[in-house]
Amino acid sequence: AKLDSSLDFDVLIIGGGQSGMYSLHRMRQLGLKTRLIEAGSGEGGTWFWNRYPGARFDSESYSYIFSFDQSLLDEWNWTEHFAGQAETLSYCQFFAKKYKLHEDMQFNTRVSSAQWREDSHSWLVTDDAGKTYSARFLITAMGILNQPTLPNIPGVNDFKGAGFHTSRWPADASAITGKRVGIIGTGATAIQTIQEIKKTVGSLTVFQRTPNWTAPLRNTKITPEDMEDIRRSYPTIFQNCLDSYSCFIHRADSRSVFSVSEEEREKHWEQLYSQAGFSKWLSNFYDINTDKAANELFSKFIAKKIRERVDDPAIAEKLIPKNHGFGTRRVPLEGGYYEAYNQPNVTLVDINENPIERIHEKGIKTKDQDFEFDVIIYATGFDAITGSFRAVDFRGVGGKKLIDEWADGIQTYLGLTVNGFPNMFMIMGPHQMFGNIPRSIEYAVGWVADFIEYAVTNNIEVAEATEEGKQAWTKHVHECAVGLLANEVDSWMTGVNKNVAGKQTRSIARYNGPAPGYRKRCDDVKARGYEDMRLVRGS
Ligand code: NA7
Repeated sequence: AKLDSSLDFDVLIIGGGQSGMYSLHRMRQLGLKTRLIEAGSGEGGTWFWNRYPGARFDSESYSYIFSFDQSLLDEWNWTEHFAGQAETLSYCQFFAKKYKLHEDMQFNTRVSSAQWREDSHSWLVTDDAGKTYSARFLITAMGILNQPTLPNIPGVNDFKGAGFHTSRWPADASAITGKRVGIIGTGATAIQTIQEIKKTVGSLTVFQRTPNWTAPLRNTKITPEDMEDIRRSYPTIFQNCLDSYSCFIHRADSRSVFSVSEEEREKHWEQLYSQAGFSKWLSNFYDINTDKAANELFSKFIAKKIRERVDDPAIAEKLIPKNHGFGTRRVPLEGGYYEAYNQPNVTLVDINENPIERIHEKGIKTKDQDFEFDVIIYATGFDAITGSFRAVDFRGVGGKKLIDEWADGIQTYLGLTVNGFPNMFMIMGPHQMFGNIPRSIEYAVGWVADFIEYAVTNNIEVAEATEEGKQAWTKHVHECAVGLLANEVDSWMTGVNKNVAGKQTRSIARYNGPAPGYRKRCDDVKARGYEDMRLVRGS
C-alpha cells in the first residue's frame, strides 16, 4: 500500500476492527486524509486476535453485518446462524477489500501515546517505533475487550510448558491435541474453548472460581436457500435490532414472571430453552433482569437443566452458580459444555474449596493437589472497556491523562467524547451503548462521521464536550443503571477485574438504558447543531 510520507492527517483512527474499518470508510467518503493504525498484522480486531478453538458469535450472524450498503448485504453470504471466528474474520477481510481500506491501513503498529496540542489544535500520535503522526481528529476504535489479563497467581511466569491467554492462541493447531491441558477461567471464552477442545485433548482440568449461568446456543448451518430468505429479511432484521433494548433481534417480553401461572411459565421457559441464541435471556419475562424473586425462579429452571445434563450430582452442584442469578452477568452460550464434565478425562477443580497456591515449572499446585500440564490456557478475560485507554497514554488539554481523569469514576459525554480531550471521539468507549456491538458501532461511527462532516464544513477547529454536558451525561448514565440486577454483581460489565489494580470495585462502565433512548439523545444533540458542545471556529 502506498502511504503518504508526511504523516500529517485530517483523521487518525486507532484500531482495525469493525469500528475502525467503518470509520475509515466514512472518513474517506468525506474526502478526508485518513490513516488507520492497527497493532495486529491484519484487520478484524476481536476476530483477528481471538482464534481459540470454538470462538464464535453468540448473536445471529446476520445481525452482525453492517447495514449501510445494500451491495454488501447482496454480496456476503453467511454459512452458519452463529458464525465461527474463521468465517467472521473472512467477513472482515471481505469488508476491507470491498472498500479498498488497505490503502489507508497501517498494520503491525501499536499506538503508544496521543497528545492534544493546543497551539496547533491537533493530536500528536506516537507509535511504538517512535514515529509521530499529526491529526486534526482522533478516533479511538480500540474495542472493549482487547487487553488480555493473566491471573494474579504467584508463579504465573514460571510454567515451562506452553502457557497462553485465549486471545493469543498459538498458530499451531496441534498445540493441545493429546496433551495434558489445564484451563483457568469459566467465562464465555472458557466455555466456548472447553466444549471444543474436550474433543482432542488428552486430559483437561478446569479451574473454576465462579460458575456462570449458560444456555444452549443451538447453532445450525445456513443453506444457500436460507441465505436468500435472510437477505430478503434484512430490513426486518435491522428494524428489530433498532427497536430492541440492546440491539439484538430477539423481541422483549413485557410480561412479568408473576403474571402467568406456574404451568404457563414452565411451558414458556421450555420453549425458550429449545430456541437458538440469546432468546432465553432477552425474550424472557422482563422482570428476570430486575426482580430478585423472578430471577430466582428462572435460575432454578436452568439449574434443573444443568442437573439433568451432568452425570455426577456433586459436579453439577459445583457448576450451578450460587451467588448471582441468571443473566446478571453476560450469559455464555454453549453446545455440549456440561457434557464435557461427563468425560472421564475432564476434571473440575473448584478453586474456592481447593485454592490455587501457585503456578510452577510443571503445572499448578493447589492446596490439595499438584497438577502437571503440557499446556495451561488462561481464559482469564480482559481489562475491559477502560483497559484500551490505559494501554495508550492519552493526554488532553494541559497534559491531563485520560485514565487518571476516570480514576474516581468514568465521566464522558454521550460515551463518545470527554471534555478536555478536544477533537477526540471514542467508538465503543465507556458509557456507550454496547449490546449487540456491531449495531452500536454502526450508529456511533455514523454520529461521529456526521459530526466531523459538520465540523469540516463549518470550519470548526476545536470541538469538545462541556463540563456541564459531561456531568449531565454521566448522571444520566448512572440513573439508567439503577434497578438492574446486573449492576449488583461483579463482572467485566460492571468494571471489575480482580487482576487489575484499580478495578477491585464496581463502576458504571456502560450505558444501561435502552438503545433507542441512547440514540434519541445523541440524535437530539445533532439536531440542535451540536450547540451543547464547545465549538471553536477557525479564523
Ligand atoms: P470473563 O468473562 O471476564 O471471564 C474470565 C474468567 O476467568 C472468569 O471465570 C474469572 O473468574 C476467571 N479468572 C480471572 N482471573 C482469575 C484468577 N486470578 N483466578 C481464577 N480465575 C480467574 O472473560 P471471557 O474472555 O470469558 O469473556 C469476555 C467477553 O468476551 C465475554 O463476555 C464475551 O462478550 C466475549 P471470576 O468470574 O472473576 O471469578
